[in-house]
Amino acid sequence: MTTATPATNLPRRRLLAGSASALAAAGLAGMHGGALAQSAAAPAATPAGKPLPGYASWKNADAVTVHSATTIETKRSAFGTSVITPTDQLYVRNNLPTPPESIVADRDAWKVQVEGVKQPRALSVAELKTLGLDTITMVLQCSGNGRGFFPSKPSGTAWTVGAAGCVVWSGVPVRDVVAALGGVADGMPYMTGTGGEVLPEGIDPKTVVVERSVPVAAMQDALLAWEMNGEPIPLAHGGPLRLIVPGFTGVNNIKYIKRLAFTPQESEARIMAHGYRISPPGVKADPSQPSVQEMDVKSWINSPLPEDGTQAAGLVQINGVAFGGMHAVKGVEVSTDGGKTWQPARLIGPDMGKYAWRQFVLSTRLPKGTHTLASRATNTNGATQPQERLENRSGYNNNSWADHAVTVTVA
Ligand SMILES: Nc1nc2c(c(=O)[nH]1)N[C@H]1C(S)=C(S)[C@@H](COP(=O)(O)O)O[C@H]1N2
Ligand SMILES: [Mo]
Repeated sequence: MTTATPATNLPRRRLLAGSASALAAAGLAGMHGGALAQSAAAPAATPAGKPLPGYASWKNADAVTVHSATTIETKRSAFGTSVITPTDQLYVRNNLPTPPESIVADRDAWKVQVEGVKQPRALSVAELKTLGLDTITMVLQCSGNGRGFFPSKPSGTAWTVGAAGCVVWSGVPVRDVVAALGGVADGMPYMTGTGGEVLPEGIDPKTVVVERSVPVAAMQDALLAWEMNGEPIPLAHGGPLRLIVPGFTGVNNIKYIKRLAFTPQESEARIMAHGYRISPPGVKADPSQPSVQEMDVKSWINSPLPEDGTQAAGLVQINGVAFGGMHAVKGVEVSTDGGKTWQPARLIGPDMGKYAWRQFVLSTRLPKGTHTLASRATNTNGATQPQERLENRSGYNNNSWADHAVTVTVA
């Protein structure tokens, strides 16, 4: 399904020693150098941009844009038409320095503490593998994907479309783990996952820990996953064990998960209480504002693109990807006149379930001139991509079709 071979690349990379310059390049030397030093390898250079950080040095440098050592974006032109995003092209977003490679040395030994169930205890990955198995294809998308289109230039990475990918995950269904531990304890409306990063000392853990709560109902489709796209999950993507919550934005998919708890309240971590809130422009985030959680219906065109250069007049296959958030994609329309008129596109390729993205194509003729191409998806729940983004302080949830339109020149 993918040609990516990160798992086989990693051991070679592990031999490379970290260096002060790699840390400096990562911009994290002062903050958390110890953990990063263990994972830093000789950086590979991207054609024009920042070097790939050591923990992700095996990424395909031609297919990504490195914004920083903790933010790497897939190029719009690199998504291809094979549905699945190859692991070496998938975006990376880390809120903290990556844990050391040593945590993936003995993957089966990694433990997750399960709490808020009738019989709470720690389970190793080896034990989890005996409890159940399922495979799910899911769009992983950062809440801030599309932030780069906000004219207000919110702080944070100016992602365009590439903080997203469609990934196959395998692991044990959370509901199977819960059943093995006697069921969820009474009065626990939330499922809370905690990341396994070692936190910097001398700081209140709540201010930095990656800990997120989702409604307990999300457990039904959730996995504790150890494999992605046919390989053990690389450290960069949360190996040895990652919580997968289909339909929910990237941040809820906790990497290197060390604790899974059913809780009476949402986490009080800053990333939950203040981060990822839809705050009106100019208003500070607070827990009373809506949390960015479930994804919305969205699509975008991946070909042709302005960066492909001038197109030859005549037949063209306008294609891209569409996903429905919590519901399957029902259909996609494409416009070649900036949204004045729309034509139904054809869904192509395998349907990998409601949480995956679908590919679409419109086969049409483009005459000489300048054409603004747009796509607009509708899901099976009747939601259609809006023309305009919902303005918000931090640039979350941009699914505006107008923002994702591309203008190409045909000669
Ligand atoms: N433990 C942990 N989990 C995490 C994060 C993190 O920093 N630490 N970042 C989150 C965010 S904001 C996103 S968008 C996704 C990114 O997943 P990826 O790096 O595998 O693409 O992971 C989420 N899970
Ligand atoms: Mo994110």
